[in-house]
Amino acid sequence: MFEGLSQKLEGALQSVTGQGRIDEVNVAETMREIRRALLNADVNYQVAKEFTANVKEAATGEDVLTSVTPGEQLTKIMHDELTRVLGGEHEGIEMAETPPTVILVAGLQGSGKTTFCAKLARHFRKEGHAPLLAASDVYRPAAVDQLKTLADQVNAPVYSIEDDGEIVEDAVRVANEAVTEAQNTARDIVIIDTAGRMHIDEAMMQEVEDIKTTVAPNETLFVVDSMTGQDAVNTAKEFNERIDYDGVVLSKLDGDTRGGAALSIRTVVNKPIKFASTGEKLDALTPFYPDRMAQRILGMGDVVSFVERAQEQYDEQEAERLQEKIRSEEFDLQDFYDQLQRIQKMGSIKELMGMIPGVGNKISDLDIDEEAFTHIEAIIQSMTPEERAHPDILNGTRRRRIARGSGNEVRDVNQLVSQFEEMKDMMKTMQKMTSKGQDVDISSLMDKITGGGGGQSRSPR
Ligand SMILES: Nc1nc2c(ncn2[C@@H]2O[C@H](COP(=O)(O)OP(=O)(O)O)[C@@H](O)[C@H]2O)c(=O)[nH]1
Ligand SMILES: [Mg+2]
Repeated sequence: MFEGLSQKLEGALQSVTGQGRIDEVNVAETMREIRRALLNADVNYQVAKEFTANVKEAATGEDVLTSVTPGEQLTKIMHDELTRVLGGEHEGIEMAETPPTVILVAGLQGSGKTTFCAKLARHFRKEGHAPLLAASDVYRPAAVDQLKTLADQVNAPVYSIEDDGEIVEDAVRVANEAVTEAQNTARDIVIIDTAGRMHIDEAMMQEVEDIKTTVAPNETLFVVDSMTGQDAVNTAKEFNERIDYDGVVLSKLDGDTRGGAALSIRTVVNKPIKFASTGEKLDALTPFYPDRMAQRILGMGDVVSFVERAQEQYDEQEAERLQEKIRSEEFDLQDFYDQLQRIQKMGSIKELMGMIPGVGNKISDLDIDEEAFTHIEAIIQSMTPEERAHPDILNGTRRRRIARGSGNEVRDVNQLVSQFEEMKDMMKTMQKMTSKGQDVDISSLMDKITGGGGGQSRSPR
């Protein structure tokens, strides 16, 4: 699975592995290789472009962790971006509050629908459910037989309508009656197998739509053959526009798929991939986990967790360093500025606050105006290193110079300096309180930092 892509991505990452650091030159070269690898794997052009742009941005903005190599760090960044492209969080099937849970399965002919229905029945049986299969592919007798044969192997009953041995060609009726049958026989899941055509056509779409309207399924799943690359993506798009399904099943991921469909579908149709089918055998079905798939593609699971650990360590060291500074009253404007920079990279002031021992998750529900910080940053930027380290030397002349340099008024500089002093005091007090196990009032500290009212926003001027 994805062997070609895996090899090429590894190759691209190799080129930064020997280098001491990630810089613009080697990142640009690596990004070109990565983009080429993705396009080669038949990934949608737009998706590939966005992917490399995101990786590049993350790579150049990242703190350099001394304990890992640039190659390792870039692997982690790639992993995170692959995970995002594949859908981020795993999404499963939501069960109906009142059984049965009805699952409608649609897709082109040969995509793997019937096989998937049987696999899904097996999957649910293993979880202790009692699924019923509905044979709504009524146009070929062989289709009903195929479903029955597969269902036998997984010990699940099939609902079909025959009249004198002849199959009744009414897909909607089969689906509808199957739901009633499930209610009468205490089956808690109904899986509806439908007919497909070689190509998208009106009659097929209409039929699926009719079934959907009549039985109102809890889930409509779209099965797509991963080996068909960008065609799969186009079909997925057309089906989605017509029947607005809830999730995608990637079938035949075991074949020599280049990976293009898997990596493009989520972005193009914005529906989660819920299962991957990886073989003709009925146990070859796996719930789809974007992060696991990303690790498989990169073939570097160890590296990913290694870098994660290094990152945590780095954060811990930073936190310790910061705490020590607060304790020894060495926390100066430069530290404050560095923290603001860090926050911007991490995207949240909450991270900084979370570093103060004992504060942790207390701030998770605080609404913070991050805009106010740009303003503060500009002022600190206009200070000399000496002024940052010793705010007490900030006399009138210096304050006027800083105000001019940062495009602010002297009173803004004054305000920042006094807020900073107050904040320092509060941080110390809070540290003392938390070390005694007392509760602290975070929102008043936030006031000290931003000069605003609690977590409310203060509009930047
Ligand atoms: N290698 C492989 N073959 C599959 C997979 N799923 C289905 N098939 C095969 O693809 C063919 C079509 O599958 P079927 O379930 O009948 O597709 P349907 O027409 O959509 O119902 C059959 O030969 C299946 O054995 C899979 O995940 N991997
Ligand atoms: Mg079929």
